[in-house]
Amino acid sequence: TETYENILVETKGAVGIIRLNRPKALNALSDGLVTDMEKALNAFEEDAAINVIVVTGSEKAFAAGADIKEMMNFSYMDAYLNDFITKKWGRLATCRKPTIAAVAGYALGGGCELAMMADFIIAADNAKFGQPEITIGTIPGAGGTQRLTRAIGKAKAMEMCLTGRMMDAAEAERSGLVARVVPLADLMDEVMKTAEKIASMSRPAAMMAKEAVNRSFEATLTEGLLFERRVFHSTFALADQKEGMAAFAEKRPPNFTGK
Ligand code: CO8
Repeated sequence: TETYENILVETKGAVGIIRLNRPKALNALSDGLVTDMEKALNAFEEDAAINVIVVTGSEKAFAAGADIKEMMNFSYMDAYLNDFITKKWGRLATCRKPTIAAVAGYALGGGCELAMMADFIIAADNAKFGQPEITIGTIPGAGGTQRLTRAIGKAKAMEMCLTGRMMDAAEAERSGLVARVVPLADLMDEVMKTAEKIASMSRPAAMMAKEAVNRSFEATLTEGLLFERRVFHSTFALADQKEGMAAFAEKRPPNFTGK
């Protein structure tokens, strides 16, 4: 795998891992970092040996937000014309392979928004989520007012976006922001177990399941159910569906080929 300046990339079996790595700035999401991340995500998406992508940070910080020092003197036109805000940032949200954010420590501002772009978040018990943009005179710009509201509802999202207060891991789990909270020491083991479990499934079936769940955020119930039914029908074209159901009937583990 390629080496990058601001992230560490490794693969374990069919799982690709991206570790944000700017320890001196608590993994603040500089242009360099999001550029590296976009490249690494593209590479994993194209790599036929990778089924699942994990994004993580350090024990102290998943990411403490966009790089404030880098953007503090932006003009409106810098912000508007600089495509790092929309294109590179959003890459995690457009991955077709399943993605997991493994969050320890701070996930603030753009860091919280990045975590929410993953399919789901597994948090360490020291995780802290927040949208503190209001405290520096701006507002969330990469999903904090939208994905957070869909995840935890209006009351809590409003309170967080208006006060900038942080939410701890227990509250994040209670509120539906994270799938699961685990002890910090076990975070990567637990995330890898979950990632490997998903990676052992039929890759196209996993991609279709993800696509259908994501559809629910864009469509009415009737349209969403129709989309789901059509995709469900299409799974009968998969060799993996034949294999999975035959394996069940024959009382043996399935051997999925990703076709
Ligand atoms: N940007 C740049 N540098 C940062 C950032 C950041 N977001 N966060 C921390 N750092 C740097 C600090 O400046 C410090 O550097 P130095 O040692 O050179 O002074 C170093 O990281 C360590 O930080 P602290 O000394 O502050 O560490 P503490 O443990 O005392 O505090 C906190 C940790 C509470 C996380 C604190 O660092 C903090 O409040 N950080 C800023 C959090 C924040 O406001 N984030 C929101 C940023 S705005 C945003 O994300 C908008 C997203 C819009 C997305 C669209 C694209 C632009």
